Amino acid sequence: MGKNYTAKDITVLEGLDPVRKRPAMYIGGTGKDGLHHLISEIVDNSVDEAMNGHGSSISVTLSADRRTLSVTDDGRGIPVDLHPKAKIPAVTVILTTLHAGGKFSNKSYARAGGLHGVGASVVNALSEHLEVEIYRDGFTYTQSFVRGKPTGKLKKSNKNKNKTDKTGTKITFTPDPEIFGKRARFDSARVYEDLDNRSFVHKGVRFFFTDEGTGETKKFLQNRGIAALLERQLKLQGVPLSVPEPFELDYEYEEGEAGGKLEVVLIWTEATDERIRSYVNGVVTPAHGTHVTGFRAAVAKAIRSYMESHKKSFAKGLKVTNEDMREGMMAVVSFFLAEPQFQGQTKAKLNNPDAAAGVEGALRPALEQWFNAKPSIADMVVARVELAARARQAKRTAAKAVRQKGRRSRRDMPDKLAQCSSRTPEKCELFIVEGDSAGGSAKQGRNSVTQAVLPLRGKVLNAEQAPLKRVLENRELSDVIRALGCGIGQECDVEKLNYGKVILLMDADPDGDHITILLLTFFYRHMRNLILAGKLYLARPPLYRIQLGKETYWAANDAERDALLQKHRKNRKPTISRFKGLGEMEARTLADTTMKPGKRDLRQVTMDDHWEADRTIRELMGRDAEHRFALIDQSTGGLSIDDVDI
Ligand code: 28G
Repeated sequence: MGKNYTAKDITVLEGLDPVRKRPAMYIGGTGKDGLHHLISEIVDNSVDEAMNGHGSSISVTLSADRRTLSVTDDGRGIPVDLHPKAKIPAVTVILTTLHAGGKFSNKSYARAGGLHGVGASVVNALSEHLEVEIYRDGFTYTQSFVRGKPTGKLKKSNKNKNKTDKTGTKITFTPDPEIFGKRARFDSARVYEDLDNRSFVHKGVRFFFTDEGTGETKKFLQNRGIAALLERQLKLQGVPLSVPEPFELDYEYEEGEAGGKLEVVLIWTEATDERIRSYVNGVVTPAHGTHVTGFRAAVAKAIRSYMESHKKSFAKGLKVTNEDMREGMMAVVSFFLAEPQFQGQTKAKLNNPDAAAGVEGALRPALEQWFNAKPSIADMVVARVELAARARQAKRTAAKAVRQKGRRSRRDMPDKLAQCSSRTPEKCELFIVEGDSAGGSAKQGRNSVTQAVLPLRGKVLNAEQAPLKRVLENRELSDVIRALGCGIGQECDVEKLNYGKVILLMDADPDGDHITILLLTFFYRHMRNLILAGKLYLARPPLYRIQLGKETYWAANDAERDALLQKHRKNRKPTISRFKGLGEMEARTLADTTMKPGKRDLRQVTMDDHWEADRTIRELMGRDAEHRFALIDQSTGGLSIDDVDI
């Protein structure tokens, strides 16, 4: 195989009907993620080809209407020789059959990840149109498809015409609106991010992105790979370093081992949590998985083993956990393996059990060696770990004090809290409302059995980087903590939460947005478990009431208002009123539009990518107000606001 590959190596042939019948089985879903997954499948193939040493630039072009995407590489070009049994060209087989991959024995393929061309047929099946162009042996070959079916034979250019030395593959496709919906469009920013990301994991490969909407082309090339990514992230977050230089590993596994290749960069900073960006086969794994488990184990064991061999120990009586070892650690882990398995369908979490031992086995000895070669750095790490353990102990004492007060004893609840009568936490909701007048409307409009209301009066502290002690001193935040009853920081226990949902209800204006962001920052820094458990929501009160004859409509922002007016253009002249604040709204209106399950528009706050979320919060809490509204209106960077139907 390898260079002498011919069409006969492709063995398993199966049509594409299953893909169209159950697209989610192949691409995780047919929403935005699924749509963008198509791009990955195609780009992966170009990357595989480049990682095998064929070609070094990959160009992606997004059409102005954002429905069509094309990818071009300068590899060898997909083979076009005839399949001995099927008597059709290899490229046609690759694009029209499922699992059409050669057998897996070549080491370089294992290293690069995916099987050449395997995902291409899935993309073809789910595309309204797809065209492939192959430059090979001085000819240009083309073939077109509609929903996975060829519209004609593979065409070979005239020998004299188009004669060219260049080799490579170009695939242009338009996802099928029947599958992804009429309004499905690629997101330029997302393509940009993806290529930017990939340029770090595939160092030396040149990626180009052209957005025909703006006419701009951007080049991504990182010769230093993930080391450059770590550097960029450090600069962006501006945290001081705890050690002078990062550890770097570039490891190639032997044939038959658990992986193909492992790259790690790692440094300790003065930040108070751990930030890992992980990849599998060049694609970000926001929920990490077994490769990161192995990575974490390797770090903890390497530190302990260094200490043991140098007869060092932590202060007497100090309990040091593995988390302490990783406090302030910032790392990038890029792992390549032959057949990655993921947990769930969209959650990018690696599940291969062997990966943990594979990563640990490669990383641990290398890290130990580094510590031994640079004992002054190793000692700084040990000191950093010890500091983390001490801080955690102090925090725990402070947090315990708060928790003992909390816990659903009615007496210790904040005075301003209007409690609900139900004692079943899962059924109860807490509305955190801005200001007394809004609080009044919410109290009146609520269902007092299941809905509690906590109005905030004073200023909410900006919890970004504020020590726990100051957070506890802030009246508004300490009221929130007491009402929730689940503790704070490392002691935060979602099981003890007094409510099934915690809902932030703020005015639909910049001040309201600002308080929302302050509260999100607080929850992110001090009650992250609440976000991870999916307990935190944003309510979306209307900003406009639009009266059209007997009908009343509500709009949460200008865009929604305009869309509604557009839709009812032909009807009578509308009467539009704008609410200045929630307090101005009648209790019944507030209840009907914003509080009643079934009628309201709740958004769940989710966090899929710690690394990104951290940056988002940092940006939000900076000077630039624009970012804030971007987060509230849509979702950006790791921490996001998802539509939910509740
Ligand atoms: C532009 C968009 C996406 C690709 C190649 C090159 C070869 C290839 C692709 O072979 C069959 C199965 C596994 C090896 C391989 C060409 C060997 C010799 C190729 C792409 C054979 C497919 N000559 N370039 N597939 N493999 N680019 N870009 O899809 O064993 S796919």
